[in-house]
Amino acid sequence: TTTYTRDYWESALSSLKLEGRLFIEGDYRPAQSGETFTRPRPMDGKPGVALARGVGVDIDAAVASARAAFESGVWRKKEPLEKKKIMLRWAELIRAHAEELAMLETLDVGKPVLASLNVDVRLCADGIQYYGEMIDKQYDEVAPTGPNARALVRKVPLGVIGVITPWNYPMIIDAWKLGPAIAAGNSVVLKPAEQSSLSALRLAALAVEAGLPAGVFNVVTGYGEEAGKPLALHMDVDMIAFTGSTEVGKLIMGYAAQSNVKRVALELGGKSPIVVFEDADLDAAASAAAWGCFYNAGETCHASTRLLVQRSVQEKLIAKIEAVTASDIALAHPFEPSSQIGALIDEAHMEKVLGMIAAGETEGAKRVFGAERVLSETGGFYISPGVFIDMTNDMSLARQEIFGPVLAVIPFDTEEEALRLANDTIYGLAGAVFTKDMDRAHRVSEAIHAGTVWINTYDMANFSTPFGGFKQSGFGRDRSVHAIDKYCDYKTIWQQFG
Ligand code: TXE
Repeated sequence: TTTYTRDYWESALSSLKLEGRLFIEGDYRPAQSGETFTRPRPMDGKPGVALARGVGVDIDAAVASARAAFESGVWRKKEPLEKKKIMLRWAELIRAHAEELAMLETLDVGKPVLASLNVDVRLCADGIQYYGEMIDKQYDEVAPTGPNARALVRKVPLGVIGVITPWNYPMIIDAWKLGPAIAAGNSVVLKPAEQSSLSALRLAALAVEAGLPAGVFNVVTGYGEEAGKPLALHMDVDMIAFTGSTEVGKLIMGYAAQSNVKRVALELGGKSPIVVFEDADLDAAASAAAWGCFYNAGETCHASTRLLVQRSVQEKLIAKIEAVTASDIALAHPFEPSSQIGALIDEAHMEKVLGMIAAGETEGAKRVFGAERVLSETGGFYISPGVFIDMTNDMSLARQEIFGPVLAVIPFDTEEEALRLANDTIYGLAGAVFTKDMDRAHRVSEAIHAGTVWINTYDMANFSTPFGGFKQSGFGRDRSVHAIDKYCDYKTIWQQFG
């Protein structure tokens, strides 16, 4: 077994071949304009790889390639067993290149490379495998008709799917969308976030190596306005699957309406509550609250950013959260084996988070610990995990998605008040309740209006459970067997006899 020291990753990095061109029709190519852009690496601020600056004409080329592959039937009409084998081979290739992919993810995102390796890359491979395995287990339906007719209800792929992804978990979110979209027989044009394109470009090459026909999976790198918008406005794209901010999610709906009424699935922001009653196991609750909020430097859409705690145990719980954060959640350079959380995505985002913290303090929130810029000498963009008290649910730190390691603590007295606070948000992505009273756990978990609610834990999941939001957290579910449905539509074929 390999010992993953910092030196190990530094030396692996020096021999890594980095590819920043578009991936269209089964191969890399520059943007038609020849233009590129670079972004500073989150971990040390050094310039990143030159990436092709894709724009409308490049999106047109990628969509044309995806459309041609779809119409030819080269993928869609392949034997299900053959399709499955290709996707399983793709998953194996991802595993075989796990270290390389983990490094790409860490270079882009600044998260600990061991988290990239053990969580992001692993879940990406698992996701591709999960949907690959479904391919030869899908049945169509026969509708009840009279004896002189037979009506087939076929589940058919939509055609060309535009996938627009964010930068916080690029590989995992890619798998959540590419897996079901491609397994259903569609072609895809992926526009990764401008901050995090490297793993997507490598995934595409591995897909082709696994046998996925050219054109089925294309990647166009570039900025949201320049490449994402033309993709979402494209007249020959049948659906956009988007994860990102609620603000851009609303734009995507508008683009769909302005163009060809393409379908839309949106996984947007959150401000998820974790409700802790006084009878709860406070050690478990403290660990869940800290990890739930601080993991991935707080750049998680379903992060447990609002801690609603019964007043009698507030002080005790906060002390435990501080202890757990200090002992278990080391903030360090992403190549350090001890690192549990790394850098924020870029300087602008770090400044935005620091600005939100300052605004919160002006409103009267009191800092218990952390929430400061640290490791600035590295040139990277790090903020330490922090907790705020003396808060009400209408203060900005409790309402806005911060996307940084900032936990807002709000006390309550009764279950009714806890529920009112939990649901007093525009979001509805996730939530949790901690209590030993199972009647209460049942009541509260049913009443929290969110796509996922955990009882006495946080962030547990696997591929069998749907993930996504209510309210302004969006609609459409990633993960699980149900995710395939949104990349398909029903088609009736009615045959009359005699
Ligand atoms: O997201 P954007 P940003 C939240 C989080 C974060 C904030 C801003 O609060 O601080 O959003 O992050 C593409 N047409 N989340 O600015 O802009 C963009 O290129 C088409 C929550 O990075 O929504 C990228 O590929 N596409 C979230 C993707 O949209 C456009 C994860 C997401 O970027 C576009 C990320 C346009 N006009 C941020 N503008 C979550 N749900 O996990 C941008 N894009």
